[in-house]
Amino acid sequence: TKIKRGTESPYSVRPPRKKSYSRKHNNGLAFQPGMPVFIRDEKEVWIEGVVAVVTSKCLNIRLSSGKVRMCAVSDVLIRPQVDFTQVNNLTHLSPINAATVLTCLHKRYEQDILYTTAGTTVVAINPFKEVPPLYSRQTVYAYHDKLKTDPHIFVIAEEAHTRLVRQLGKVNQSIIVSGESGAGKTVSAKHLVRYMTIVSNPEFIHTQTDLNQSLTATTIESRILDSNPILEAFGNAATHRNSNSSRFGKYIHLQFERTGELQGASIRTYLLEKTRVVHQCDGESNFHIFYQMCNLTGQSTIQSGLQTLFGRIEDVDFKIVPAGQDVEENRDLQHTLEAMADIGLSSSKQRDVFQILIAILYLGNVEFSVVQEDISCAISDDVVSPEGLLETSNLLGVMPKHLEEAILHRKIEPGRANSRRTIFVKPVTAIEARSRKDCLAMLLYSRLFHWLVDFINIQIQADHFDNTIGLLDIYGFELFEDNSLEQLCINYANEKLQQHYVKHFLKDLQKEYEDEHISWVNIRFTDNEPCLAMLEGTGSVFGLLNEEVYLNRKCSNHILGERLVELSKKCKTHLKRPKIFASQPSFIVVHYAGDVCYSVNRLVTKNRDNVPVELLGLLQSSTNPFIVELFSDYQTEDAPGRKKKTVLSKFKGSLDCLMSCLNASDSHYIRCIKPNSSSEIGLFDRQYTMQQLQACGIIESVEICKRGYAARMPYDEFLHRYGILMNDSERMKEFPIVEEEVDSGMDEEEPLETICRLKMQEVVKNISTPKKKLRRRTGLSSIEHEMKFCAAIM
Ligand code: AOV
Ligand code: MG
Repeated sequence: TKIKRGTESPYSVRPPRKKSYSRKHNNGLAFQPGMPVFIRDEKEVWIEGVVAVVTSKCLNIRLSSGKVRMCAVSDVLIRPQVDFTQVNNLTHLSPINAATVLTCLHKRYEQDILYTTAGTTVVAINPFKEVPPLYSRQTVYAYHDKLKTDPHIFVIAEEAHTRLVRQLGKVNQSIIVSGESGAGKTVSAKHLVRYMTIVSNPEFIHTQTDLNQSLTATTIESRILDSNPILEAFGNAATHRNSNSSRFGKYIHLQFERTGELQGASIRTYLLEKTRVVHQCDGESNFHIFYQMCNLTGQSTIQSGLQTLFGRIEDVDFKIVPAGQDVEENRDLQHTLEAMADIGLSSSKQRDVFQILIAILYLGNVEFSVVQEDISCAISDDVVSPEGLLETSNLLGVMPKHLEEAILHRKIEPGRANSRRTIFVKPVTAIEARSRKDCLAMLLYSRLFHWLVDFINIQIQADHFDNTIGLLDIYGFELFEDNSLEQLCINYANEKLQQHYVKHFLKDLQKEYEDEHISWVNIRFTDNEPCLAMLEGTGSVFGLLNEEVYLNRKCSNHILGERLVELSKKCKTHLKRPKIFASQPSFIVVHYAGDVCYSVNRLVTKNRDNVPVELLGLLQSSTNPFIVELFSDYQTEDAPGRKKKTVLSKFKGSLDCLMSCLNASDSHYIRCIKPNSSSEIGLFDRQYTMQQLQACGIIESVEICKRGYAARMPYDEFLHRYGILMNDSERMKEFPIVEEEVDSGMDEEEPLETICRLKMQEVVKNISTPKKKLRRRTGLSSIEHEMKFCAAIM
């Protein structure tokens, strides 16, 4: 093994143990006047003060405003006298508690230091503004060459890339970017992909590039980067929490050769929020692409075929694109079109795509009027654009009367009485017709989205690759006024990721210490496993929801509501009934990140996600070849003899698959934090931030990392590197097993390393790896200060 300088992760060296204030110290009334402290505060969570007077019962604390506040001892914590802005790793804090962690992040944020390491995780706080040169190419080089090691998402990227190239650990790597909506996951993921494309560029790897000169991006790199604007245009929308919110989950697998060269990528998406196409909450928007199309003014460079197509929507108001709800910066159609062209989407295919989008726009304008109350309806012409039906059918390549019939009538097949197959046609009510129309729009949009993802994958996938780095950017935890199946799925996905985190960084770590007989006091943390069991296990919420779909009974909402109440009696801690009486049945799930009240209304319908056969038949009979291509292998879930797969069961299946993928790789976490709910620049809402820190278990994981051993190196690797620092007796005590000689394998060019090598060989003579390749850390503690020294000289 060749040992090169700076091979370990810059954040893997354990900090020296500082004198820490023990809990006893704090509770034992060891406060002295003049002592700096934090006091609990309703608004600011913890605020700074200085002890003024100590009495037997309480403390008088002078705040920075000059005011004096009387506090109970339990509401006071000792405040360490450190420059918090200089604390790069939260494990260096002493003591580690909510007050020190929060204050540290806050003070750093005020200095535009967005990243702080928390053990092995990077905490990233969204600045809501550009902080140059945080992501410049020079910064990428600096992190790649380990010239810069202060906390950054690039440290994680570099660590993952290094482990992949050096074939360390499980070799395949994954980076999980988590955080609530608007916390900065997508932006971080984009920078991570860019980092990987730069450091794995063949020109960069194989030639001595001038760092000031830009690299020639390979086709595959540009295509991977181009996939982003396309997916964002089709899959992102402005919500109350984020003006560019991802309405689908995304896992991108970057595919590498053993040399570290990027060969390609593949993208897996999760549950596009397709209901947004037809319905948006007040003040929210449809997907960006619709606004890009409807705000075309001044964009003259668009190719003529598309110009004609877009001419069809000029000066028309579309109901599904509420005016004034879009966001200026997400309107750039030109950018989307360029990305489409670069990725290899031909002009005619682009026209096909936009033709469907325009059909969806017109379909949204179709309205219905009641003909016979609760029995039948007709397409009304008393609307904003009466040409809705005509335009839609035209664009979809079907006859207007067929489209009308497919929406307004349902076929009923009562069985084979008298061995004859009789099919009845039953009119639908206006409410049903509206939902059939919406279903058609959602079906078209989601098929189009998935077709685009498949197309992108064909264009970027490598023929051959050795290993992968996976990057997960999945929608953040959501809590709205009205939460439905979409939020249940999103929050369930976040719950799953939290479970992964808890398992890897909290549970497994503590178990490892126990297994290796390292003296250890377990740190309590919140385990979300019971909540997940209540959601997805046997007799769970998902079970009940799916059962209602299979049973297909009337009044399912009320029955489901009652069954959930029954379940809540069994799982009191994680499933609750709303305290305030709600007109519609609803239930509260106590998620790790907060309580969410879901309304039962439409849960079953959404979970069933039924596509009427008439609509599918209509699309399959289209004269538009692209539509036929989209739906040729699409099977309606209604087909006889097939067991329905519900939305929840499909989603659970895809998440299980994701989890096995994550478990089979070394995972790295980036925890994005949103410093305020209104996306304001420079505002650090301490309470809002604290909730997120608490919810994701950051403080516990920092404490575990601090108490445990952050440097984790296999025994033989450790010996190679640090054997030189041990004297004979120490060595014999720590590593008594003698088996084979170890070659130090140091670089010989540099004199310092030559000396090290000679000394090392002398010291490690007769020392080798133990029989079990156990990571022994018992030895590390006694010579940890020397390790630091050694790391410094190497
Ligand atoms: P999200 O992905 O976590 O939310 P985004 O990555 O879309 O959140 O970030 C939201 C907004 O915050 C972006 O549009 C930027 O304006 C800003 N922002 C985020 N990170 C940075 C950064 N590093 N530097 C500057 N601005 C930033 V969601 O997708 O809603 O869960 O579903
Ligand atoms: Mg996002």
